[in-house]
Order: sequence, then C-alpha cells, then structure tokens
Amino acid sequence: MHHGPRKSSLSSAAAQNGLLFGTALCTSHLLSQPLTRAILRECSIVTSEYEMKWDAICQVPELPDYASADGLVSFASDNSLALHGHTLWWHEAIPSALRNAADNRFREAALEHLRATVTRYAGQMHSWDVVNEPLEPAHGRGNGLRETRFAAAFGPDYIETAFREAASLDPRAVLVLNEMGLEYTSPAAEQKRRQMLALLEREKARGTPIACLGIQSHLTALEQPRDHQELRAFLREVRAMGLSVMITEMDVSDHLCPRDRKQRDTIVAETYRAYLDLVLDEAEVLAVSTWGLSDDRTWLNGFRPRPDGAPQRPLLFDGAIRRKPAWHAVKDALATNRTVT
Ligand code: 9MR
Repeated sequence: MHHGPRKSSLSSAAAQNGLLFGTALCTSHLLSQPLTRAILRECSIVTSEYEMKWDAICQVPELPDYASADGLVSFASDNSLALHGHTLWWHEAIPSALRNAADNRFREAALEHLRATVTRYAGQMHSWDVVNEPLEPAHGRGNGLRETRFAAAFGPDYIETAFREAASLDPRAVLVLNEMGLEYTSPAAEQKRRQMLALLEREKARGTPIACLGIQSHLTALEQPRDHQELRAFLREVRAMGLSVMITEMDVSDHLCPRDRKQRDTIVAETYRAYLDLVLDEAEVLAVSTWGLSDDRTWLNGFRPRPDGAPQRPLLFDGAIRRKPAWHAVKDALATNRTVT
C-alpha cells in the first residue's frame, strides 16, 4: 500500500517546496485508528518519540530489546514513510544500570549501542539524531558543552566519535545534531546560538560528518516573538556553512494564553505561522515535524501544565482528531513559495 502525499494534507503542502512533514510517533499511537489514519494522511516522515532511545532499548543493558523500535520501522516501511531516528546519544536516555558505570565500561556500552542500532536499521532510516542536546551554557565550559556522562567518559571529542561511527555504518542516513532552546530570545539562548556556531565550525574543520542541524522548536505562545533577528542571523550562518536544518520537535505551549479555546487556538496558530515563516525563509529545511499530532497525546500537560488546569492545546489536531487553526497555519506556511535571497 502506498500513502504518498495526499491532496489537502500537510505532507502534500510540504512536498510543494520539497520538504517532508511529520510527527513524533509511539507504537501505542497505532492502537488508535483515527490517529493512525491522520498520520498516514498528513505525514511523509515520522520520528520515534522514545522507543529508539538507549534506555528504552536497553532496559537491561545486556539484553537489548528492539521490539518496539522494529515496530516503528515496519510501520514506516509498510506505509512508505521516511523515518527519523531519535536519538542515539542523549544524556537523559542512559540506561540506569550504566549511569554510574566506570568510564571504560560506559564507553564500550555506548559504542556498542550506537553500532548495533545504526547497523540494524542501516538503509532504512531517512536520518538520525546522532547526538541530542550537547550544549548547556549554564555549565560554564568555554566550548559550551553540557557536562554529561558522554563528555566525561569520552572527552570533548565524543560528538566526532558518534558521527564518524554512524556515518561509516549507515552512509545514506542524514546525520543530525539536535538541540533545544536555540530558538528562544533569552540571553542564554543567544549564548547557545553562538556556542552552536562555534561547535559546528570546529567539527566541520575536523571533518565530522554532521549534515544537518536539528532545531527542536518547543515554542511558547506569547513568549516567542513574531520576528527574531538573532535567530534569522543564526540560521543564515548555518546555511552559509552548508548545513541543512530539520525542525524536529515543534509544538506551542499555551500555558501563558487565556483559557478561552478560540483565543488560545488563534494565538497558537499565529505562533506556528510566524515561526515557520522565519525558519523556512532563512534555512535549507529538509523536514518539519511536530512533537505529536493531537492535543490529547502531548507531553506538555506533564511538563508545563496550565495554571488553570485546563488541558494544553499545543498541536495541530484536537483530541477528536479534528484540524485546528494551527493545522491551517502550518499548511499555509509549508505551501508558501519562497525565493531564497
Ligand atoms: O516526549 C518524550 C517523552 O515521551 C519521553 O518520556 C521523554 C524521555 O525519554 O522524552 C520526551 O521527548 C523529549 C525528546 O526526546 C528530546 N527533547 C525534549 C522532548 C520532550 O521532553
């Protein structure tokens, strides 16, 4: 069965500009027929929300369990969807049994996991988030690197190591460095953007095979500005370095918005539109993905509950899988013809 881009879908709008559109996905989503149908109708790429993470595969480090990850790979291949692997090395996804392991044991296990996983799915992945969230300005290192188990065990070259290993085992996959908070307006975000440019320059100079920068894009409505000159300038520099961009985890928290649903939905939609217009204007974007498709599955009710207790409405579909104003905003942004300057 082939489910290519459909008329009046986000994937067909994206395809007009040579982009993929998609969502994060868990195997549990596939138990819902309406949600599965929406995924097949709207998406040309899917991302594993957690089932390809190291701690998910290696709940018991000696006994990796790829059953759920395999399920996502089959779903994608059965339905001709591109698959974005998330994520090989992330400091928050270390199996608990390995968190306090000695450096050499940790290095061995981390490399073994990366090699086994990339090899298992080689040729079937569109792309991999090889390293996730490497920067943390608050940790105060000159190079901006977050202090993690990876940085401690391998040293600052761990990013190069991960990308070289992945590239040699799956030369066709687009290798992505994925980061959060590059899109915000705070002084810390500007510092992170500068540190990211320096990191990318450094890695490029040594030949690290990073092809693409993943910008997570967990936005907050009423906080994300309509325009953002520093972000524009950053994206131009990324493009000048020859790197593509993926918007990897987009959603719009509405915790600062009024409770009224109509107002909220309008503000959220406007936030999506302005943000996508900016990024699509400035970057060489391969794919735009949201972190879930329908409001009833968002992670944000746990992470950032609204003060009034009303459920968040951060995505493009409501819990009954009806299109929201944000759907139309994203569709219009994806379909807009842009002349690169
Ligand atoms: O949404 C994901 C949630 O289901 C997982 O429990 C959690 C821990 O693995 O990760 C969430 O996804 C995160 C992503 O992997 C990295 N960027 C932030 C996302 C939201 O926390």
